[in-house]
Amino acid sequence: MSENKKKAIVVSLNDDVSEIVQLADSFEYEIIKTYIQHRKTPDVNSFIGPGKVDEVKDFIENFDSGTIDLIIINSELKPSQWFTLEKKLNIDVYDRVRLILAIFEERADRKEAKLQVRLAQLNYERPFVRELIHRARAGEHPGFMAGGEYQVDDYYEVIKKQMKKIRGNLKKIRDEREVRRQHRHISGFYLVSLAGYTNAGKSSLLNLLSGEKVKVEGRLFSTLSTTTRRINDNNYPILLTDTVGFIQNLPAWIIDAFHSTLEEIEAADIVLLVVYASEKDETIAMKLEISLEEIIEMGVESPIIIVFNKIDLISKDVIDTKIDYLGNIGLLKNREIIPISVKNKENLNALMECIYKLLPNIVSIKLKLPINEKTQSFISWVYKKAYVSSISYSDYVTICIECNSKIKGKILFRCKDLNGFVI
Ligand SMILES: Nc1nc2c(ncn2[C@@H]2O[C@H](COP(=O)(O)OP(=O)(O)OP(=O)(O)O)[C@@H](O)[C@H]2O)c(=O)[nH]1
Ligand SMILES: [Mg+2]
Repeated sequence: MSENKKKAIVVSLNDDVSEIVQLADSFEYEIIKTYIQHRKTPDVNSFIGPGKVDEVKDFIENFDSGTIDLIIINSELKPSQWFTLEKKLNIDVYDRVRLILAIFEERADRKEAKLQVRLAQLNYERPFVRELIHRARAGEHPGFMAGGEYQVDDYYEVIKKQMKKIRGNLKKIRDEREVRRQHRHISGFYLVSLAGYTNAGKSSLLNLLSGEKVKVEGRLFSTLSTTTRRINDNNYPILLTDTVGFIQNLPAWIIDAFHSTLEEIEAADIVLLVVYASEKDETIAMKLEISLEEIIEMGVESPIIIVFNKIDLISKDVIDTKIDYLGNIGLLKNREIIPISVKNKENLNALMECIYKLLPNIVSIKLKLPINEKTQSFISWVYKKAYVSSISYSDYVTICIECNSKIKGKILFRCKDLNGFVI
């Protein structure tokens, strides 16, 4: 048991506590004990039955290796249940959503992510504040969230005003991003977005393909902001965007709060759905299904490539069996699935080939241009904006270009300006 880590108890109504334990770990808490109470529905007053509450209280009071700092409930609490539990146990109680928001708060690094997290937190707190107003009127004097005296009526109004202000600020940031995105699109860039569960390896893949250094961690929710970088390979100009990882059972309002990072998925020409390949078949299937649902719900019509990452952790036979399993249960449809390992840089060419194959609106142009300085600078520009499939020099330069149809007009205009012609 580590001396410095804060300590928590997990309380769950189902046996599968692996995710909540991972979340607690990502929040730097050590789980001292897990209580599982099998019951069909949560107790209306205290989530777990009163006898179990006493048992937990007893454990906290008699714990002699430091103090227990937090109770984590592996589910969503109603405000009244939260209130009863905190009052009876006299300790902070977080449900799953509050824990996730606390992790988000800790990780939010940029202005937009901070605003998004704050918006989600205020949204989360609202019904709890309503409960406190109710309790205060009934003559009880609860502390609010972090404790202390309060004026809940006023606070409720403050929350509403703050939320409005944050929404306004977020809209401004989003509008600016939309302008930038449009600009990239009309400059001939293709947009490819990374999507998938937290910890699947999205940021690692972005780093590898672009030479970037986005934070990569074994903990959940390392990425809360989008990062867009160009893929480094002298081929079609592709901008790759990292996004926030999915997790199941998130209330819709949290997903909405992070809408802007997901907008990058909506706008993408291709979505790379990254999957953690070495997990159990059922876990992979569940995560893949949820991710596909989320993406399709956003209205994405672009192709989705399933990137089966971390294959270094399993054998070739196991990879094949897993892919067959996903196909047999109908999750792949006609989608491409490419096994890769970011760690060992394995099979990345196959992934890139698959991306190139699926890029939309590609046109080929063959030009003949006089050799001079202006043509040289045009050629350098073309290399940045398109894929040059061949180039040869004689009395003229002959260049074959494959590009997004959006910049064909611009290329032809510059060709004419150079006294060149299309062949
Ligand atoms: N063994 C192995 N580990 C990998 C591979 N790719 C990524 N990882 C590890 O997986 C962990 C998560 O990687 P990230 O790139 O941060 O995952 P992410 O999808 O961006 O996660 P979030 O930002 O939380 O959504 C890190 O510890 C990586 O080093 C791989 O191909 N093989
Ligand atoms: Mg990441």
